[in-house]
Amino acid sequence: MSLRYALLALLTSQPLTGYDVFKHFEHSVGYVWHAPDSQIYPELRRMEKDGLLSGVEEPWGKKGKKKRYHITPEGVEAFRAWMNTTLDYSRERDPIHLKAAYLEWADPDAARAQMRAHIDYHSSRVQQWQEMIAALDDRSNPTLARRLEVAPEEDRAKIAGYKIFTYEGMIDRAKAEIEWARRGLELIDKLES
Ligand code: VNL
Repeated sequence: MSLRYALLALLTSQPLTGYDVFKHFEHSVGYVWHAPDSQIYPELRRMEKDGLLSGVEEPWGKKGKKKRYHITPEGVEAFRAWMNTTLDYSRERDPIHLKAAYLEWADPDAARAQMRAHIDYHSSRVQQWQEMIAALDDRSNPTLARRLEVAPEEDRAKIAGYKIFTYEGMIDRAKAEIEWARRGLELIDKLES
């Protein structure tokens, strides 16, 4: 269900063809809501059927056509209603913490390998999010740039500011994961010697 809101969020920036939705998604809202294109295309069609988007056929190439998705007033309304709802939380389901609780069953080297993989994964995410913050800060991210072009001057600072705030939170969380996995490595050394 949340993919729908991620797509509505993206399409508040500009009308996009299916392919452009995928390209923009990857470099914007897809950082906070990952989804493969195999989910995106069918969801766009369902959203059109549900009246949240209208697909406008445009000529493409010599005799081709492509559809550009515009958010409808119903789509804007649905997005706003969701934004004004306090979300319910889902209980934790984290395979790494599940494994961490039972590391006495793992070979010490396998346990270390998992902790190192955790550090590597989160370090590379931190790097990507830092790059995203830079691209939001200097307004070079194409989705944000397009959004700002049509936004009233007085809204621009918050449009960028909330996105930067989001990545700062994700970076803090990832750094805490890295610290935790480092403590895990120390703990494994202590308990398995
Ligand atoms: C947008 C641009 C959103 C860049 C982003 O993440 C982002 C946007 C939520 O303008 O929708 O990284």
